[in-house]
Amino acid sequence: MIGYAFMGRAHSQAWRVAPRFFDLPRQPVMQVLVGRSQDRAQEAARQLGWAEVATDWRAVLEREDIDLVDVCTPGDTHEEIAVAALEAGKHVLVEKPMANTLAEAERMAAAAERAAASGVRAMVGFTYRRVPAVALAQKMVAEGRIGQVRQVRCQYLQDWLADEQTPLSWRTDKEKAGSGALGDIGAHVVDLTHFITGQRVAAVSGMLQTVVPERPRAESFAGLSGVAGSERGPVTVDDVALFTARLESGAPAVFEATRMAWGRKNAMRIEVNGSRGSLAFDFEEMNVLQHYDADAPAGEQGFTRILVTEPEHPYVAAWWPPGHGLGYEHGFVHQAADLVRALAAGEQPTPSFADGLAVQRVLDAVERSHEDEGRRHAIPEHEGTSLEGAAR
Ligand code: SOE
Repeated sequence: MIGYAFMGRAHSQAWRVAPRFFDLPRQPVMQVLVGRSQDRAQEAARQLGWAEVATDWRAVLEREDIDLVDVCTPGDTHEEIAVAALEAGKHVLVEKPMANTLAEAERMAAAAERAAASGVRAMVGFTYRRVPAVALAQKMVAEGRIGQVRQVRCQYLQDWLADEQTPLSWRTDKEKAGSGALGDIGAHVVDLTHFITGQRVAAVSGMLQTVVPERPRAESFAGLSGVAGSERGPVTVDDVALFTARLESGAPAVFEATRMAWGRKNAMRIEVNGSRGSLAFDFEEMNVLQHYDADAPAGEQGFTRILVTEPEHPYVAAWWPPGHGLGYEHGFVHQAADLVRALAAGEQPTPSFADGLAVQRVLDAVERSHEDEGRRHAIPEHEGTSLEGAAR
């Protein structure tokens, strides 16, 4: 594993726990943790459960005893590491968003396709697909439980940058992060739309805004945030990303991603309206899926609150008795378990780099649309297709 901050900790927890709760065909061995500083990596490895540390990831790629490389670094290093790892014959798991630019994502997807020919696999860490309530929503849409998808409504609301004194970090730096709310959290809801509806976003009209253009530089860091120093510097990414979209079927969708929504901590919400009902999910109540069945008897209709903690629900049987609930970290555990199973079966894990590229195309189109005063921009493969009215 490369990197050991927020995502590295979440992934380490997943690698430790997955084989203890899931009956896996292979046992992951947490062999090498790679970081820039030997001392800090050593301390992290001790705490997170890695056997040894290294500071040169390229040297680690040459080792025979390494099968899988887990990339938990900021986006500006994803392409270089992932492509080198795939070329060295190592399976790759890379954090989201897959890359900082569309060109990088295209090269990564091409490298993954070449590697797949010799059984080497690549996966992107859109972990929210593996929240049981989200996996249940996907299943219910696929089974036709809400009929034909007519409309999608997504929000991803956080507030950790709402305070103007929150210092700069790599997440506010375009060079490191690629974009702000758009790629960091907007990417998640784009992927969830693709996953739950089974349809890709085909065209967008977008608007990006940096609400707080300057912030204190950080003196030191603690978790996601840092301690403000006296110097100030520019924010080079968006704080807010808003876009409307059409799915492949022509169905309209609306997206809002922001880190400025005071009081909303991790409100990742998706609502899908179909011809026979609706589904709604909010990560702040992550064990619940709301379902409205338009075929229920008149007078008895209303949203049903499904507590997604029954053994019949996706992933839940491996955990606790009904009603005992899962948390943020379980998506990562499910991701690790599914990845090990796919590798053992010689199958492509999902989301693949092709799925990651599909999300990146949407992010890129939103940026292009924003620079073009919000005009509609199509995703290249849907260029020239008439989408209006297709979903009627
Ligand atoms: C910070 O905005 C962040 O940690 C994202 O980077 C994650 O992808 C998201 O899951 C939670 O918020």
